[in-house]
Amino acid sequence: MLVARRLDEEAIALQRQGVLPAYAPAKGQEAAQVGSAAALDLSRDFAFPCYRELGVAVAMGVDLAGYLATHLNLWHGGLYDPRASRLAPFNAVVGGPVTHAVGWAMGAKLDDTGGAAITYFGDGASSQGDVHEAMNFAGVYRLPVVFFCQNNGWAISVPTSEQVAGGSVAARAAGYGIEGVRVDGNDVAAVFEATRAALDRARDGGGPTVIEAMTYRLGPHSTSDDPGRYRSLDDERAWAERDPLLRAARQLTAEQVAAAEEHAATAVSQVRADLLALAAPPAEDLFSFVYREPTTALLEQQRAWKESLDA
Ligand SMILES: Cc1ncc(C[n+]2csc(CCOP(=O)(O)OP(=O)(O)O)c2C)c(N)n1
Ligand SMILES: [Mg+2]
Repeated sequence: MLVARRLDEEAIALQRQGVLPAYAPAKGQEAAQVGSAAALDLSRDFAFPCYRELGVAVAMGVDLAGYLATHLNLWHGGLYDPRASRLAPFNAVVGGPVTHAVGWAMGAKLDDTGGAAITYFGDGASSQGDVHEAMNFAGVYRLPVVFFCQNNGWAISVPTSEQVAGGSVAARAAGYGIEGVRVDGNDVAAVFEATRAALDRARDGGGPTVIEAMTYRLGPHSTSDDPGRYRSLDDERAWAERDPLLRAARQLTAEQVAAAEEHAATAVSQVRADLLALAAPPAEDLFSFVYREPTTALLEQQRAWKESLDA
């Protein structure tokens, strides 16, 4: 969690220094992200993130410079191996990874792999049609998938109260015939236990679960957002007191916290050095892997791009 927090701070600094074009801070959501990802069995499960899941990448042991390469705009989905890492590329389409996870879970069920998918999405994403279709499909086929909603209070400037009728994302699960649980998303042990139970149930044929982790986005939506325009400092301060890192630290000795800080500082400076050393892949790659057989329109774009370069 501390590596995630310190690297998150570093990413914001890199954005301010003009290295990263943009970044979506995860500050405050480390317990939800690390606790849930730590419950995965990386030999058979697979995770489908959105754009704010740095803590998931950290907990899954993904190459972090490669992961942050997405923010560097070097490559569509980072410069790490999603298949080997069991973490799908960063997805900025709100609700997008949810359908992908359900498709993967259908495949896992048909192939009887014994693995489960977990997908991350926000309170705002829970209003997307795609998410409801995905949940219904997963409920009907009893697929091995965990729908992990981080309810961080906000969808950019829209509060959850204006987004979720009835006040709960977890309650919606009942309509799809699947389990729905709410968990204190700032309590890393509680998140871990709830996710482990849901993953076990999914792998044992018990079907999907919606987990709604109640948390708070302590920072801005992104490095180009100013939350002071739509929420109060009092609200932010109240949640800062419930910072998941402070809570986790209370379970540890001062020496353990100091050792964790030291480990995080070393990890972060290594990631920073690795990130700055990354070379851009050949620009031609922009057109590769889009389709198995390039379409006429894509070939035309490629031709126009080459022509403009030559000019
Ligand atoms: C399909 C789609 N619609 C709109 C957007 C613009 N957008 C980016 S993030 C966001 C809010 C999402 O809020 P939430 O799901 O709660 O996730 P959070 O950002 O709080 O982690 C919106 C509307 C988008 N990226 N994709
Ligand atoms: Mg949100």
